Amino acid sequence: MKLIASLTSPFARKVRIVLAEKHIECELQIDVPWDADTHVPDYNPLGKIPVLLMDDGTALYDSRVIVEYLDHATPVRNVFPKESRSRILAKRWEALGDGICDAAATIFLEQKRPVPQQNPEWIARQTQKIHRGLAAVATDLGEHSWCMGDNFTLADIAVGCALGYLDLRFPHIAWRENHPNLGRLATKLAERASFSSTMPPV
Ligand SMILES: N[C@@H](CCC(=O)N[C@@H](CS)C(=O)NCC(=O)O)C(=O)O
Repeated sequence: MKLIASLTSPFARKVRIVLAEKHIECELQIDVPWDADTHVPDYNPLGKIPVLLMDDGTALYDSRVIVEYLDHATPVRNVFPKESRSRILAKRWEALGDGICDAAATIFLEQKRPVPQQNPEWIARQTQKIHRGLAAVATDLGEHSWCMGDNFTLADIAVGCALGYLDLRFPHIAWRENHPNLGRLATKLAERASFSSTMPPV
């Protein structure tokens, strides 16, 4: 298997963390979809990473499909809860984490445009999604050890990747100060080898 990814993509990081947690060997092929010489569209018509190339040549995308596939691929350290309602709730946490990343990536791209071409209302709308998303995550986490209670799951991986991406792109967003319980979660996640070994390069 081969994972096509960049080192800064939070969606690709989510997959890399699941691979590490489940001790699944997978070659990493770095490809930045914004580069002129990217091959990503050869594997994913949407031109987005991550893409998982399976041994039979099938290309899997997007990250949510890939992590579900990987969780089924081996029974080692499952990151999805077994029970169906809990599974759906884990996927809801994932949607929230990924949604924060979508909004953050949208702002990052908008702010790369020349200032006169940027749309402040659009940036403000995306910024609200980030702040509302963080508030929802913090409320639901409360004083629990992990997002879904006592067990580390995909929910923690998705939320951890979103927090890491905010640190990378928008270090001025003071989510640790505004939501101390998210800071505690991030500190605990950083102690895991899967998280420390996939930290995005600054
Ligand atoms: N929902 C997708 C999002 C993937 C995504 O947006 N990836 C970004 C990199 S962080 C990308 O490849 N963007 C290239 C583009 O939009 O053309 C997933 O979960 O895999």
